[in-house]
Amino acid sequence: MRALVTGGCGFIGSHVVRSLIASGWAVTNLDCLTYASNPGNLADVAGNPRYTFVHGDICDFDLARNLVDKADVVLNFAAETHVDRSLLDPLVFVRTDVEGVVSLLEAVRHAPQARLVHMSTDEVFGSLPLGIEAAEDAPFAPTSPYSASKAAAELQIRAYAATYGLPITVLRCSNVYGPGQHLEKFIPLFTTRALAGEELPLYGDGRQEREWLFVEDLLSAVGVVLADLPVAPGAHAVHIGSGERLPNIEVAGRICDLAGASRSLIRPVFDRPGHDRRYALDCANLRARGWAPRVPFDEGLSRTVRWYADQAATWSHSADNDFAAYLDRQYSARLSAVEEFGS
Ligand code: NAD
Ligand code: TDX
Repeated sequence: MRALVTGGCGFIGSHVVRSLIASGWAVTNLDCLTYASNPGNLADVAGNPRYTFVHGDICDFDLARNLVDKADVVLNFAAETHVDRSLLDPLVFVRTDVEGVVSLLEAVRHAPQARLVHMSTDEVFGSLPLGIEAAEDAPFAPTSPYSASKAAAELQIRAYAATYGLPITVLRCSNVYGPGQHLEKFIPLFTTRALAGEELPLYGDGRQEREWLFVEDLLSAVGVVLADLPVAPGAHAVHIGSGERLPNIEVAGRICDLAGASRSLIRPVFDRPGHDRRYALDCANLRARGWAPRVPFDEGLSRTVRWYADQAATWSHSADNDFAAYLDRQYSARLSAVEEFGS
């Protein structure tokens, strides 16, 4: 089987590429190598005869069409993914996360053999009250430019599925973590800063809840989905979450403990505007297909912190000028403010 994986040099995409290659697939990875990519993530498969890398943009329709024509399955992981950056620079999110998806939809429309599997997020539902889990048919209520773009892409997918009779799979995933995630995200940022003895900028009161899924459990879910792709026209949503929902302040504390750092490094700072309090996915349908997460959060977090500790030579924050500038823009004022934001 031939897969076109987009965004394969990013965090999740690189794990998916490696896993597909290991399962015997031929994989073409289309990635335009934004700041979030790390081609080094795939150093171990780069020489594999079943692996091809194409440096290009999913918004380039001619390129997308050419590659989709040669694929049995198209897995779209290419995206702008960081909520904080979507608050600073929303336009690029609309371009990649909406226009890029329409470009792939157009390509798939002209390639009847190719099945599209698109990666979406639990964030399309916005913040959920305690006790509520979002089922696959729950209404969208996105609150950030990132989540609004992901929801908009899903609406385009629904429209294409209905208009052109395409069977499309939409994966909606909770927060994924594990080795190889960009340092800007919560767990890598707090881990690397804790290892370096730096303050950990916890937004607001730190009581926001996220549902943490270890990346290996996402891979097994993708395997279940690929083994039984739908044939009926429609947008078929699949929820993938661990059920392990924790407040950020608790996760920050556990990271400190695993990194051998003092919890006093945790520093409540000015909140993320529009910050969603709680996400929770109802994953009963995927579980009914035989899938279950296998890596408990404590084990996954411990493995992740160890991985970043082992990689310390490669992630010096100040060595990457663009990332240093981003950290300065995002955190300097927050960390130098004298007010107490936690309570
Ligand atoms: P990431 O930011 O680590 O990687 C994104 C990759 O896409 C990068 O390699 C980047 O170069 C590439 N890319 C960006 N724009 C592109 C374009 N226009 N054309 C081609 N390539 C492009 O992302 P991730 O965390 O691995 O997330 C992958 C997908 O999963 C995204 O759709 C994201 O919305 C979704 N998702 C992520 C999480 C999570 O916790 N990481 C949770 C739910 C859903
Ligand atoms: O410095 C920080 N301080 C902090 O308190 C950062 C970076 C984050 N946080 C909080 C915000 C969130 O409540 O930690 C939580 C997790 O933050 P992120 O890692 O930025 O993830 P989130 O906003 O939940 O979005 C992630 O999960 C869903 C991914 O980035 C998305 O791509 C995915 O769709």
